[in-house]
Amino acid sequence: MKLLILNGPNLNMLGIREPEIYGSRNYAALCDNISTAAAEVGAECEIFQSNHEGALVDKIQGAYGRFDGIVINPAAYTHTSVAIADALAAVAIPTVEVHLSDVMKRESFRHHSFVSPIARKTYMGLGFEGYRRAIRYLVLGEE
Ligand code: CA2
Repeated sequence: MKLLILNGPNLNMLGIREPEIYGSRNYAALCDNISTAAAEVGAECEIFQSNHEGALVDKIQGAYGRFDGIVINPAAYTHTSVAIADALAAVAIPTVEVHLSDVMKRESFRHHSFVSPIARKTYMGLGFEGYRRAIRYLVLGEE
């Protein structure tokens, strides 16, 4: 099984500021965690981060016919991007949405997600563990 892991804007800044919200580990540590979680279940994974909405849309479109599942933390684009939601709907690849923080316990502008309606599942507030749960859900169907 081939999984595409997508991370949106500023996630490459993890560990640099706001450790009380996002933890103190950096983006490289997140990627290590994701790779380990995928290896644990025998899945191949490609990890891609971008600060650009169009680059994320291009990557989603390019996944068509090449990947069996997508794990996406669209970061701030969660709350703004119809384009990312449309691309995910267009490719119709099983998708799980992940947020490090519990967005429902934060500012009201973070409460709405354009991606949630097309996602099979959303994990939030679990930190890095959310990605592992998303991978296990896609590969094993584990809740
Ligand atoms: O909780 C999440 O994973 C978010 O998707 C993270 C986004 C935020 O806009 C979403 O509402 C929730 C932010 C990405 C990382 O932002 C940083 C800010 C400062 C320092 C490091 C990362």
